Amino acid sequence: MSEKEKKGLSRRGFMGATATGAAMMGAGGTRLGLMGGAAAFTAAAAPRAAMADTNYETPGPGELDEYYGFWSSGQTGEMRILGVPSMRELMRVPVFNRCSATGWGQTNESLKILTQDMLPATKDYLAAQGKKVHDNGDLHHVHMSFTEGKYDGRFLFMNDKANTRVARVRCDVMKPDKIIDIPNAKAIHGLRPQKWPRTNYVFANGEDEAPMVNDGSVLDEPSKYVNFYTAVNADEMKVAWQVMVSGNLDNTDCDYDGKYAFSTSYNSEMGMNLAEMMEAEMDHVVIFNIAEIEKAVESGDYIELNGVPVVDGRKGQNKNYTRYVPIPNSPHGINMAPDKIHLCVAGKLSPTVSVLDVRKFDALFEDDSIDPRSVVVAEPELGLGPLHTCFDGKGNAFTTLFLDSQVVMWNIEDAVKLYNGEDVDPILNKQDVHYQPGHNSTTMGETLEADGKWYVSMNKFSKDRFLNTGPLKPENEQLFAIDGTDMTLVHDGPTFAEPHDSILVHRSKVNPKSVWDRNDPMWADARAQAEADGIDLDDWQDSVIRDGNKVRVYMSSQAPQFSLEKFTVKEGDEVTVYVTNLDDIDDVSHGFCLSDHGVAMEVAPQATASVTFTAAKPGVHWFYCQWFCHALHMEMRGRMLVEPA
Ligand code: CUK
Ligand code: CUA
Repeated sequence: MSEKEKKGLSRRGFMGATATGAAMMGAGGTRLGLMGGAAAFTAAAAPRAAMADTNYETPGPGELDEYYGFWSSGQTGEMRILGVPSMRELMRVPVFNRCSATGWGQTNESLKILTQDMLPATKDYLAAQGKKVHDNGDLHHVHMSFTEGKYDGRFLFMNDKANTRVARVRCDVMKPDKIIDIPNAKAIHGLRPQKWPRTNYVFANGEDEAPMVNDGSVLDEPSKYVNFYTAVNADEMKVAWQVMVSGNLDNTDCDYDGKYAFSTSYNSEMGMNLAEMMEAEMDHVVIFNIAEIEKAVESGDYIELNGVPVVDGRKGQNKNYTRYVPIPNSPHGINMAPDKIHLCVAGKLSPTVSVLDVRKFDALFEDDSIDPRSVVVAEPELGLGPLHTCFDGKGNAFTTLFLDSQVVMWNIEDAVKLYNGEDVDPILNKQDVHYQPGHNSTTMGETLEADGKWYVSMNKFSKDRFLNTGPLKPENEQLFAIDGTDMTLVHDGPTFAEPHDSILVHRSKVNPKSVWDRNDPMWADARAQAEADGIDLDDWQDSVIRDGNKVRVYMSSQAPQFSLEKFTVKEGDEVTVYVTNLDDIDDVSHGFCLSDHGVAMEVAPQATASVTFTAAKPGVHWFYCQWFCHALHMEMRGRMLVEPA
């Protein structure tokens, strides 16, 4: 018996570090210099405490995980699906990025989703670059749709900070169906679906301030800049309303009563450089009164800007749309606890998490002479660089400490008692993580079904932890088993940019199809075009239809053959190839890749996919299936013959 087995550790249950006695560090004042943070980067690796006795079994080969993890990928622009607790990466779903494997960003079906809700100004800008779509995105936050405070398994919503977009992914097929440009706002960052009564809205933060009408008539006059909070109608994926605010907006969340949404602002100063942005000791949380804003839209108390009603919720407007609660200092993460009461706001440059009691918000809106700080019911000092908080559903919270490279587990009620003068220490546990954690998540932790079984730490730096990959290092994510107040590290692994944020969803909530429905709306345009060409997409004869210099090529795929072994076009023709995968067996995806033309797409079972290109090179060009499908996969190919003009 190996040493490991003697200790009762599973195959994967390594490095159980239960450093329960982690020292409570003395957090200095509320003004943390950023240089102090840089020094903290050199902190040595965690001292390994005794191995844990608990046996945390994670699924072995062929065994399924209990949870889906939906991961954002930051600057990669895609969504990722992991199995938890194995932490196996299961799928990458391109959303805001261009994908070589699936053809996302190239197929007509994906281009339609990427362009149909684009603002005219975006289209013009892209056209000036000779492009149809952005090739990049910055996907920070993925959240599932809710019904009555619980995940309902319908959709996932996500933001693109890079190009000010919001996307919706269908959970039945795990592909986006809507990607919209958000007008007026700049850089959509924080994003949350409404929790109660259901996700009627998706709330989205604009991070960067800019002139209200940003057409060049106002430039370097920051006093004229504004920022926008956006509510998207989640069913129609159209902007419902926006609120103009003071300060920028960072992260957002909402309550379990359907009354309020709220955002952190790290730049209440509206500063344009680092010194200006960090000037004030206090920044703020903006509270949005959803019913009052809806009334304003109904009664006409708004201006219309780019087709969107914009309500004025800036400081000093003396209306009941917003309230500003001072919070120390450059607050970042804002997380609603599943107790429906406590809202945790991480101080970032302050070592504190400010706990707001949402039951006290009504009073703020009823009487605007009340001190907005009266809604703060706790403000525990937890450590340096608190960024995000998640919950175990048992009254405890976990906050990432970026500068300390730790997670701190703490009890919310004890923090309230401490704030009221009682002699209690709310801190239950501190664990080192490697290194500089940003987001964290717990199983079902942002819902009323928070079950407190697993905790994921998404770490921005891996430094010396893995084989050196050159100047660009992988990032790192770690999984802890939670058992009461114990936390045991059970996975520690590198990832590519960037394990930004995640939600951990019990697998009972999600039930994707294995094979597409033939009548899926994804290829409605292809179906309509086929009908116009006299072809039944579900049962057609192979056809090459000429329409002026446009040529439409219809074929099917069935392992290991395309139905067309060749087709002929003329130099200069605009060619659209439609491939329908007639295989209806799980996992028999085909592809269509046209060599030397930069053309490739995925065609999953029962799907139709299409791609359009110009046949600009006379000669013989092979197309082939680029998803390994059969023993004769290499033979699954054909020729495009291009006659010289
Ligand atoms: S924000 Cu990055 S660590 Cu974009 Cu979710 Cu906090
Ligand atoms: Cu079909 Cu490979």
